[in-house]
Amino acid sequence: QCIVDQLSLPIVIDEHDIFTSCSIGIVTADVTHTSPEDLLRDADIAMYEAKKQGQRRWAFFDVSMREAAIDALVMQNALKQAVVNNEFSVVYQPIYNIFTGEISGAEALVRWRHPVLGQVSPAIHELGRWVMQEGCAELQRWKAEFPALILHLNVNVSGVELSRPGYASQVKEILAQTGIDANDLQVEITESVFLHQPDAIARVLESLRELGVRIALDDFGTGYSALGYIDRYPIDAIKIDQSFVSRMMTYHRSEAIVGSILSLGRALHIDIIAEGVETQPQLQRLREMECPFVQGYLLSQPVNAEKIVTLLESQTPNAVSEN
Ligand code: G
Ligand code: MN
Repeated sequence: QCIVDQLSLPIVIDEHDIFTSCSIGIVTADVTHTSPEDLLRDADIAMYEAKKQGQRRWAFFDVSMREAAIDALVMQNALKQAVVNNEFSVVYQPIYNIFTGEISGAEALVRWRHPVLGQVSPAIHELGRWVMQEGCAELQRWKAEFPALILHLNVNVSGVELSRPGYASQVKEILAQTGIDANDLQVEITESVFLHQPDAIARVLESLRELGVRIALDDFGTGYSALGYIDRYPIDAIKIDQSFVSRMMTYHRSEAIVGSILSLGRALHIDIIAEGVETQPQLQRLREMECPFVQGYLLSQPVNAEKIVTLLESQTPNAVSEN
């Protein structure tokens, strides 16, 4: 703590106060360390743990940190391998307009065809870029084939992706490459993206919106101080978390929460999408509550791009229809 405090004091250079800070990783030597490099490696791991907790911290190494680092390494290698082997694919889950029963868009979801590791989260930025590119190219094909339909694409984006320098220009590039209208792209973020560097994140969201890209809050209601985010940040849509939808027929409280999110949406002119609709009674109730958009296994599983084309061709009102 003394070292951290000392290094936090400004250093005067040419009459300017230069502020620095440091993070410290501490390790005690034991039998697992057979060389100085072993010690430095573990101290390094602990230092990154300290950094994760914020600036000007120190952390003691413990074995679980090494395991996490090894896990991350194994995952990284598996990912690289997966990219080489073309193990990733994008599936699309249709989002329905509850009033017309028609598909209003789709959420792009990445799938990893790996026998052991299964699914992968969108926290990996190269993958995120690829999914958006793939999805926009697909949306362009759907639009060409069905010019009369109004369709949009939802893509999940993590905080890690948003904070990478140049994220907005990357999106702009993808839009230009694929010929997609920015208004037809909706980026799904969760409230957790605001936890670290909220101001920087807000700026990225602003520049995305300047492009015309829409922002949706995903898994809404499960996170932190939700209303503050809606108040302060530019949000175009809210996705009601599936946990509320699955409980709403059993618990009045859950239904009341769904109801208030819907009123909020109406008051603020924010689109509301109910996720995880699995039963006919849920759908019926959501229709009565005038929830404008729905998504879930009852209506359609995530499917491949060709299946979306088939669905658009028939545009059967299927489960959403009034009868
Ligand atoms: O966090 P996000 O809302 O992006 O998660 C979407 C995930 O939810 C996808 O992996 C999708 O397969 C899954 N999903 C979609 N519809 C349903 C549903 O009706 N029930 C459940 N349990 N999961 C769903
Ligand atoms: Mn999502």
